[in-house]
Amino acid sequence: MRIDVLSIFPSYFDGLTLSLLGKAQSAGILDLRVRDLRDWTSDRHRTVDDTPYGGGAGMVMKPEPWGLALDELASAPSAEGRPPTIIFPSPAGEVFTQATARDLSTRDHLVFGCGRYEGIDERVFEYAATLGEVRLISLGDYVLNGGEVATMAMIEAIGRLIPGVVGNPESLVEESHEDGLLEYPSYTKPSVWRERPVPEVLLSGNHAVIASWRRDQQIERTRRRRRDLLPDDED
Ligand code: 6GU
Repeated sequence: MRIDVLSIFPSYFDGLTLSLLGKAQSAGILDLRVRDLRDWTSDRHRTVDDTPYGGGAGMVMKPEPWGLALDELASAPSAEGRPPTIIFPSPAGEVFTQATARDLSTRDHLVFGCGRYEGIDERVFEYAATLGEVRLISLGDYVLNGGEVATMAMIEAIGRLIPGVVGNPESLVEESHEDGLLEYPSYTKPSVWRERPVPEVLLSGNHAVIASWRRDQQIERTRRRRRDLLPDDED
């Protein structure tokens, strides 16, 4: 998969070369390119923002650098002939979930456009829609200063679902949210730590009983912490 990121703070993304996603890039599974939006400005101050038409607080990102950057990064179909998916992180977008991550992990080419200030000139979204599928996506109901941190979270969630990125695919199956429930509790040695024993059932060696106990734990935790995830008939 190819991922392009457009940002005025490209160094935010240095962390994505670490660990799992760094390995995926060295292995050629993930082609991640982070670009400075200011590279598509032509004035001496490399200006990316301006005052809003109609007045109001704050600044708006100018359309011209975005248009040129998208022309360069998002106008060609992938090797498989599919148009790119262009994602603008926005607190006004659809909420990102594991289902969104699964969907986006099947694409050939993602382009993330990180906005700052009060937002991006609305015509950029319309123009981007002529090049590919445009998605406005939010991490949740709170406000960040820009799209960078949200983009990093999304790239990590999407990247680890690309085949070959996580070494043991089995470990993807038993995680929180993969089956719509929170994960069961985990324990390792020692069997007693600071007077706290590991639940007896896990030492029994009875795999069917252990699987059933873990399922009960998942349902009970989800009921206590995230009742909203349970279907009506289970709460
Ligand atoms: Cl995607 N962007 C910003 N600026 N704030 C957010 C967000 C995104 N998701 C939650 N808050």
